Amino acid sequence: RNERMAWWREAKFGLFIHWGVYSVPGGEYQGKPASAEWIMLRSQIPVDDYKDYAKDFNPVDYDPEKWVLAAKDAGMKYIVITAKHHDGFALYDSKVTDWDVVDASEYGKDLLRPLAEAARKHGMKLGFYYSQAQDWVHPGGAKHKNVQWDAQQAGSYDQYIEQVAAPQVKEILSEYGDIAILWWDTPVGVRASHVEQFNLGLALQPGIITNNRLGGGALGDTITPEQFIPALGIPGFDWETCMTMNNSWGYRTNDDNWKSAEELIRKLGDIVSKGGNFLLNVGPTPSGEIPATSMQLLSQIGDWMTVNGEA
Ligand code: FUL
Repeated sequence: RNERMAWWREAKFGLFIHWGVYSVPGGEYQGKPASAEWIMLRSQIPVDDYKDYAKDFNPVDYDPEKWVLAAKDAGMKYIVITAKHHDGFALYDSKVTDWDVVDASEYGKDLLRPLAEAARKHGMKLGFYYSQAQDWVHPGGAKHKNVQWDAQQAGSYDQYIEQVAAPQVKEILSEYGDIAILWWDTPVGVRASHVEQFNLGLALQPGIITNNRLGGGALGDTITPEQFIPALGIPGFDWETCMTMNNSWGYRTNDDNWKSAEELIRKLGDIVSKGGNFLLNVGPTPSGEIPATSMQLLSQIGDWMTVNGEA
């Protein structure tokens, strides 16, 4: 384990990327402010209406090399991107569903492959976030507090795990070369029998590092404080604070509550001095760009790193 964790402990700083169909509504539903990546559930958007957004998901300005270099210049050593978030939409060509960027969007091309290539080219480690339990589109996928708002969502959770989630984990861990991290999230309903199925996928990447959000008794390698820094760190454990630059994980046009570069740098110093890692998030636009403010913050952090000899 120590050997597996060595690079991660050295790395200290990573880029989190929340990207998907929710970037299209961008935090607005029926003319009113709404959630970012949780918009489908919070606004109870019917499945077919939500699927319509995918038709406008057309990231023609996507330039993953630019993202990798922005992360690298900021002193980051790894990237974790949402291969699939709670809306069930896969950013790659999944063979087990049509609810993915290749089959359901105007764009029609795999988004993970060029990112994996750019990351490899620049020595950046790549990890995938994967929402294993919550899935608001595929029948049987879990929902927060079990609220179902569309009859199409009904189905067997066991079948969803067996036919969608576990196979997709195998896909993302076999099709994109070395994957450094599997970042699980919201373990609603996950039991030991499901963990066994996910473990078959994880076995495809012997060096992989996992977080503590798989559920079903699986511990994972890292503890994941969300949007806060534990006052005393978490002695004896590997931990990683994940945090947004404004108040949203996904792209949201009406969220201008940006932290300053000074604030982010202070947080990084605080985290690192307490033995943790910092996973700092950006939410790209539907056209495929990291928002200008986020790019600027990354570059300001990079300037500080240069002066302080870290990058
Ligand atoms: C949470 C998720 O529900 C959020 O949407 C986000 O992905 C965050 C990092 O984890 O639990």
